Amino acid sequence: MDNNGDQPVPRVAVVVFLLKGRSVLLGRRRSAVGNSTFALPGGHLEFGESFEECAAREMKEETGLEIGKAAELLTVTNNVMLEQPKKCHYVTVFMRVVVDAAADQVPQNLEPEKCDGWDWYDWDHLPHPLFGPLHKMVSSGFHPFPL
Ligand code: 8DG
Ligand code: MG
Repeated sequence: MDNNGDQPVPRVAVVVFLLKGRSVLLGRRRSAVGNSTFALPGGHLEFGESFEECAAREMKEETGLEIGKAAELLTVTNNVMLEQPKKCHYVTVFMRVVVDAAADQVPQNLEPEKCDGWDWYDWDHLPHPLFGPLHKMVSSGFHPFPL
């Protein structure tokens, strides 16, 4: 495996737009990166993982929800965050999963040390502040909904 020693390197993150009707699942972060901002579930791509596997693992670990292989790739953004208490650079892979609005999918806050809790937010009334990488997308006019 490549190892860059002590040099800072970009990392890959996989995050998920979990959509129910016009709502998206967000949680307020407790972290040295984007603390107190609203963000998607997700985390670091592990060695050997596919994007879909990472999305499913992170969803399960953070919310308890099972998405199987349903995640589809939406887009990728480059996020250099040198202003954060913990400087970082992420290539962020955004996935989408549409859940059945009728199904009772209740997310649990399984990592309360990292998140204040998960909730559904109407896309037209998103909470503030959004986490930087998400804010950048939303303000550019991006939306995650199927046409
Ligand atoms: P892990 O060690 O359990 O894999 O990771 P984690 O503790 O869940 O990491 P994370 O901070 O939730 O996600 C990793 C990085 O992904 C985060 O520091 C920056 C990047 N990232 C974005 N946008 C988003 C987003 O909307 N949500 C999350 N969770 N991470 C995001 O660029
Ligand atoms: Mg996370």
